[in-house]
Amino acid sequence: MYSKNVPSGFPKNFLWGGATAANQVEGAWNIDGKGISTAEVVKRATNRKDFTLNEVTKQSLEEALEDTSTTTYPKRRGIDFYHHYEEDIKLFSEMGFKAYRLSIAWTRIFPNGDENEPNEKGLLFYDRVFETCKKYGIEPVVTISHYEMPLGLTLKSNGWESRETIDEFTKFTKVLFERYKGQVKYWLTFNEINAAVWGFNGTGALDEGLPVTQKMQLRYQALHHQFIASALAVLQCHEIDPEARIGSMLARMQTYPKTPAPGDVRAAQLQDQLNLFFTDVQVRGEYPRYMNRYFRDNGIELEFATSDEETLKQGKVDFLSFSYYMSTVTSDDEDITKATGNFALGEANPYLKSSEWGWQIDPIGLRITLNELWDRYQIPLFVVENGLGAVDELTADKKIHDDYRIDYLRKHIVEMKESIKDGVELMGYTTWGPIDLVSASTSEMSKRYGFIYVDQDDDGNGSLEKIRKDSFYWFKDVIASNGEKL
Ligand code: BGP
Repeated sequence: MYSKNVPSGFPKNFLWGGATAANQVEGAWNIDGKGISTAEVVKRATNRKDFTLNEVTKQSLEEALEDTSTTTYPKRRGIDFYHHYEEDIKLFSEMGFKAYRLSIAWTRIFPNGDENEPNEKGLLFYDRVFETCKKYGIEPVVTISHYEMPLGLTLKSNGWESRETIDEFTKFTKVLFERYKGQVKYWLTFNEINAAVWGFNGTGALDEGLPVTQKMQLRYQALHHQFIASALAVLQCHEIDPEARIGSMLARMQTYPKTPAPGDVRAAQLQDQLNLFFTDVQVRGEYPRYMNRYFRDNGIELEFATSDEETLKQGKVDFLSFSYYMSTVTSDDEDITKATGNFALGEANPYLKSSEWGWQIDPIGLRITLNELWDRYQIPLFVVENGLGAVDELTADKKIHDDYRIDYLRKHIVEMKESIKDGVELMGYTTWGPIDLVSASTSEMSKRYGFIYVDQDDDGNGSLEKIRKDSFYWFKDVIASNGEKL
């Protein structure tokens, strides 16, 4: 449609805020009836650049079940949000948050995953969290499954490998939609649904020792079960609470060709398709054709139940949310394309700088991605994660001068604003880890994203005192000016 009106900036009701996940903040892993989750058997990395979140084997699992340490397994400890949520949400409100994205620990509600009745104490905890948000005029945005599930379901049926897990999940989501109807307006089904093809962290399924083809077969089948579970949750949500909106969530990785050589451009196109496959299914309601060839070439054969195609068609999401941290480069060189399916993929881009963890910083890539997603889907978009993991230094007078973080966020906000002018419909922006938390990939504490410093080290020592960083005051101004004062 032609119009002379080009938006001048962020819309009036833009959802500014921050995002966390239960397993990275809550702690309190074994109280009030909570069961153990798949995230709580993941060991802390010994090396900063090693990802441990998928490194769970039968043997490491047995060890974890014998060991009650929260130092070896930091996601059991988090930052004790379970006991500090009031103080933490109050700090968010001081920054003027309009939205707070958080996730629900499935194990608080169904400790083993297969009980008939939910655990009331778990439900009450989230009642209190949502009431606190309400008190401060903060809209909760709730991820139903963020990188965890009851370990009971792994032990019983290898997590999402089993189709039965769909039933356990829909039992869980029904409880959530009924209980929090009217309190939660925005839901997300699976955090970074593409994580399923990376292994245990996404699937809750052990697949050590399997040949690559069988491993990928298992993961894509597990993913298929998640697609169905997600579509069923969309249908349930619409039926139980017609006012609520429910979206998908993708780890978005914009891919660039290494050179203008057509072979490289094609390789980048394929990698981009393999990243957008997930949202193609969830937004358009069917598997895209390019995946038929991919599955055939990789020896993957999916099992579909008779109703699955219809379920996917009916259960299309209302909006698309995604995390954005970096972009990637690829070429048709065999070794590079082989790297597909991992966080640390592709080659270094000589035009970009990297974070201390090697994540390539690319604000313009966010504008490119927003335009691409909008052109492809034409449904509202929501950036639900973005931020800089960095080592912060506490000065003698207890200040943190994190101008590097401000610089990172500012540049990304500028590009979001440009994309709104380009015509993209953007609902909101929740930065990752507004308060320092346990890292997803390495379980470190020293990879900090927050506006709020938390006094806790990698071993879990510290008073948990909260200190406002320079970025705290900066983001407060950004929100107050609706993105004009950057
Ligand atoms: C995303 C996850 C988050 C998160 C963030 C930063 O992939 O959805 O849970 O933590 O990345 O990653 P990390 O904590 O490894 O720095």
